[in-house]
Amino acid sequence: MNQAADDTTAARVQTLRSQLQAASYAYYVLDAPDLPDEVYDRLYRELQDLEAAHPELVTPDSPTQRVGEKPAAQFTSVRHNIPLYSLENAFDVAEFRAWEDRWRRQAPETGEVEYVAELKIDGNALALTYENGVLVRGVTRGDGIAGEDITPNVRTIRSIPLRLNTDTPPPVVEVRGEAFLPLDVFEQINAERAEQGAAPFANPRNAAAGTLRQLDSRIVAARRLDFFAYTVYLEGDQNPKSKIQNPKLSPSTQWAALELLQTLGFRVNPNRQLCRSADDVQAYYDDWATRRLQLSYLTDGVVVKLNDFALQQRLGFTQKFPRWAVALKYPAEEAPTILENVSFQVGRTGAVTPVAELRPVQLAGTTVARATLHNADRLAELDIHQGDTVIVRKAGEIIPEVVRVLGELRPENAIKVTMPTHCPQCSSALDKPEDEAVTRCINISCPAIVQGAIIHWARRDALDIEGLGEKWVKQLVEQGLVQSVADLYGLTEADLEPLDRMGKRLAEKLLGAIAASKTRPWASVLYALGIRHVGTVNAKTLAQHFPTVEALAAASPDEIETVHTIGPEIAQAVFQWFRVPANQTLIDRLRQAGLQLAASPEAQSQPAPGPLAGKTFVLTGTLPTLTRPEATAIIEAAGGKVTSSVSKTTDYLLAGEKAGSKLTKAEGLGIAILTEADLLALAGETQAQETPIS
Ligand code: 1X8
Repeated sequence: MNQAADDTTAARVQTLRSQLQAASYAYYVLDAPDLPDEVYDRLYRELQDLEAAHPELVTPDSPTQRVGEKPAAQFTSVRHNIPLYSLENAFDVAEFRAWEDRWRRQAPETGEVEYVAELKIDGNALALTYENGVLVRGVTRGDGIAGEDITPNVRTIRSIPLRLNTDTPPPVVEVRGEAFLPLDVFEQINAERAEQGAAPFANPRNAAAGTLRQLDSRIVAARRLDFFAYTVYLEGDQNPKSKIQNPKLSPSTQWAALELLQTLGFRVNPNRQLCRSADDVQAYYDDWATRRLQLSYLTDGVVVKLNDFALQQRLGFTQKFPRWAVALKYPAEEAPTILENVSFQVGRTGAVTPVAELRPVQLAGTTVARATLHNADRLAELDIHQGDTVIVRKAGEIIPEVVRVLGELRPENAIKVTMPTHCPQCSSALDKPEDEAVTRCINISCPAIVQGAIIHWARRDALDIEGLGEKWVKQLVEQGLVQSVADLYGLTEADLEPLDRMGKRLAEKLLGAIAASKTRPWASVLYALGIRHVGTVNAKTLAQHFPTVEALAAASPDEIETVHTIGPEIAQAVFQWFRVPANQTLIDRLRQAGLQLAASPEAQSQPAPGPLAGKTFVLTGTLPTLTRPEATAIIEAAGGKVTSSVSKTTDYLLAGEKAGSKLTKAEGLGIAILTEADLLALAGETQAQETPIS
């Protein structure tokens, strides 16, 4: 049914959008979530349902529009209104002082100045255009003059507002900043690529660039790009004659611009500092030289800008750079060492990775003794020999890698390192398809693969078999007791007891944990199977849409792809997995063993727990319409609990008029304060229809 939306529906859609937008802002920008996930999900689904029933209400700035769309054929090139300049580099503080001398010669009468020091994010610059407050375009830096229009991808970045947080937006606003991949996401992507046989991204910046240029924005949506804003142009800024209507919105310093960006709803890097001298800049640079290594994203320097826009304007630009800003870079975290040996690791998917065993060397604050050589292609490219002097690089938490070989220092008669032709674990011939970078052992009984698969199976977020660690798995596989995860369910005490250091008590415990894993839900089993691209999130999504393994196994790639957030690569991987006879046998054996290969009847039919399940409330003050017993009844009906005094375990304070000491105490503890309207929204109570007071 598709009835025209009435006013109430339109108003509800608006309310939902504001609530979801505020929650997203708190979560992604402020890093201070204020809505429980379940509540967010419920509001989101309500909005989705309303929009599905009333497509005319869908707007491009709706929170539902962040999930990506069908692939674009290509991106179009867009000329930037104002070029995106690159920055002049300074490689130490002396070079920074030389830069300072140079701009001062341009403006000799300038007295003391303020600089803004910001971290230089190692990402990809984007230019975002907002018209009447709504995001209409996102363009890559490109060559600085023209970039690519990647708007559908930009919409998927949660820390980029789809609508500016102001009631009086200037007609056109351009915001610039750096899109980047957090380090943990980068590592996850590379792990997935290794499984797929694709060459890993060299660093998070390349991974972010590759992600931003994905034609399929659904893939982008799954990758959790993030964004820090650092420049804002309001319409008229470049034209001295035009007047900006709202002077509050028009900053005259970089510091104020950053604050404005934050007000407008952008994530702005908090580690900025106002500096009054080159010494201040030096202190900031030195301070962040090591602190930056603890951040969850990569930085490669400090950007220093003159704070005063009037002075910036006077200095202007050279052919290539602004004269009023400089990038003060940190040295790359690289060091030379000696390659002592190369070992070859076999992973759970059979991928064989060459690993450099190094003479230990200090790097980015840690001792590095091993570094990845990635794959056969990389090995050939490096032309690496035993005993070579190599340059290793480590940035932040990234696995160290060998980036260069100093060929001129090679010992005489050194032996070249090549990929093995046979598996170092099971001696069967290795396989390397022409179009893949990865060399694989394809013997499904290879002990390394079996061990890897079992360790994955036992993971906490998979089948959660406590106590089934690497040392037991190794023995079980070596003794021939387990060749497939299905064999775990046939183990007996008599099998386990004889294992080295096992004993009766541990054996009983382990068998108990294995038996308990049979109650793990279908989504966890699906994840545990280790299908490429099917991590915990995709497994959950797929398990929801395909309530039985039979349904999923019978689905075509097209059918799988119709599931929200599941892209073509994932769909293909799932489809192919179920076509392999050994996998079909595995599923049959797991079914016989009694694992959950279907959503439990409760999960399918039981209503979800209330939106406030597990939440503790305290009430204070006089509420506008509800009495306390009424408010308590609403909270309890939604699964929440009401207690009398505020403590660390309180989740929400419901505050009305004349809220006294409880409010002060809750604020002190950082507890979320709700109004009656907030509570009704959280609890999913539609607000009583009131005649508007005019
Ligand atoms: C590039 C970058 C800038 C900032 C941070 N990270 C970058 N990669 C900043 O200003 N905070 S500015 C900039 C540029 O102008 N090319």
